[in-house]
Order: sequence, then structure tokens, then C-alpha cells
Amino acid sequence: MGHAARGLSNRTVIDLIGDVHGCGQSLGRLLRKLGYEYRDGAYRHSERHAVFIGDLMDRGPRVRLACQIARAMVEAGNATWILGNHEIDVMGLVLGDGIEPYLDHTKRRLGKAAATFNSIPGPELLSLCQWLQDCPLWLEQADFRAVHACWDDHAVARIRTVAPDGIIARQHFGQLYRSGELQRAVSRLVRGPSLPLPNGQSMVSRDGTARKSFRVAFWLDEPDTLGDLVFQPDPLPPGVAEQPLNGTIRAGLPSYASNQPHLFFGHYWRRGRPAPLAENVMCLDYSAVLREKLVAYRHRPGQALIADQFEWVDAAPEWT
Ligand SMILES: [Mn+2]
Repeated sequence: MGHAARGLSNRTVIDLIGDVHGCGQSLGRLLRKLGYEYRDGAYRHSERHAVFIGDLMDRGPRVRLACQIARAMVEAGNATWILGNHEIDVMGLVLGDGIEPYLDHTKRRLGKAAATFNSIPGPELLSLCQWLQDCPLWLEQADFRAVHACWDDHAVARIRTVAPDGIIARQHFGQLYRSGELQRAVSRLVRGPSLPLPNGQSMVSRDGTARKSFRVAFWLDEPDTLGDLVFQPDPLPPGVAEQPLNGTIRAGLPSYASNQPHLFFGHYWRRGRPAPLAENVMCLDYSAVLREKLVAYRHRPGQALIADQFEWVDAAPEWT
């Protein structure tokens, strides 16, 4: 049995928590602000269930603490940990198939995973990655869904064939690291859709990485141009935003209609004051590891998605 949804019913009040990225001290402060108390080795709340929306690992100063807090809460039946792209990459580096890691340590990815490898001792990281194999890629309740980056019905249907409740059966896990249908479906959920820049152009993003593609929104009603679709902190190169969408681009993108259940995700490096993206769509990543905010949304079953249900802490004190 996985760690999917113990202690959770369709009546439970939920605290959804955005990308922590190693900001373990901020996570403790946010949980206390939300009314959780630290008892018997875990943060607990008598009436609420926390949902970590993925990417607790990598980048920040206290990866080990962040992971310890989240794991203890899941084991106490007080939380669900949804896998993000950073968890999946670290699991690929650590677990392997018994002979070699699924991912090559020497590739660019270890750069981002270095904070995790430096923070968590080897045996503990191995145990954590094995344990994470029982965590789900999504959480679906009567009136909401939570996933790291994107809900895509086709990708979810493909993944359900090996993971009815979103937890990938162990014998299929290696497929997440070999190109194929399952790998593409999981990537869609944890990385979200992106589009290639026209005419083979590339751009350099804020973290210095050269990219040939850009992240796009998937919940818009009627986007007309590439500029309507872009959903990332970095602006498009000159002239790209004005280009109209053609039918091929439209057909390749997932959609999320306003009559579907509330959808919560992280992943997208938002800044500023937390607010819904649509009446049923909410991103909870407010760039804690860039010394911005670690954000939670308090969801009560049956409640409309509204702007006064956010709580957050300033992540900057993590570095003082
Ligand atoms: Mn992410």
C-alpha cells in the first residue's frame, strides 16, 4: 500500500502547500502559522490534512529538514506528498536498477540536485527515495485535484494503467527514465506543457540555462497568440509573443475547463500576492527558494476558489 490518502476523506479540510525546495525552516513556520503542532516527532492537526504539491527537494539550504518534516507528517497520517519533477530526478539518480543509476550523475541535473546530495546522508537519501516510490503523482478528491505542474486527462489515463491511484507500481518505475509513452505522460504532469520557440530560436532563462522552449498555460479559454500562452518568469524573445497560434499548436496542448474540479499545482515560480489563475485553477509556487513566499491554500470541501484562503510566510529569514 502506498502513502496516498490515509487520514483523508471528502469532508476533510485541506492545506495545500507549494514548492518548498529545501526551505525547511520556512516550512516549519508555515505549518505553525496554519495551526499545526509539533508532537511525537511530527507536525499534526486534529482536523486538517496537508498536501505537499511536490519539489520539497533541491536548491534550498535545508533540504533534509524539509524532507524530514514532510515524511514524518505522511507517516503520521497527516499529509500527502505529491511527487514533483525534482523528486523524480533525484529518485532516478539514487535508485537505479541495482546496477547503475537511472540518470547519469554527470549530467546537468546533478547541479540542481547537489543541495539534496549535500544535505542528506547517503543511506538516508536511499531510504527516502525508496519510500517516495509509494507517494502519488496526484491527489484526486470529489471537488479538487492536486498535481505538481499540469492535469492532462490523456496523460492521467495512460499513467492509471500502471498506477490506478497515481502511485507507479515498482516494476514500472524504471520506465520513467526511458523515453516512451509512460515517461512522456509523467513528464507532462510534473513539468507541464511547453512549446518550442519558433525558427529554432533559444533564450537564456534567469538561472542561466539556455532553452529552446517555453512553458505555457493550459487552462486558458481562447488563447490567440504565443504571448497569451506563455507562463514563466522569463519574457519571450522579441517578436515571438505576437505570433498567432495555429491549429497544430492548439491540438497539442491539454486543456482545463472552468467546469472541472478545482485544480492546484506548483512548479511555475510565481511572485507577488497569491491569487487564483482562473475561477478553478490555483498555482501555489511563489518562489520560496528565491527568498519570496512559501504559500498554502486552505481548501474547505464545497468552497469556491477565493483569494482570502491563502496563508504564507516570508522565506527570506531562511538565510539569516
Ligand atoms: Mn517543479
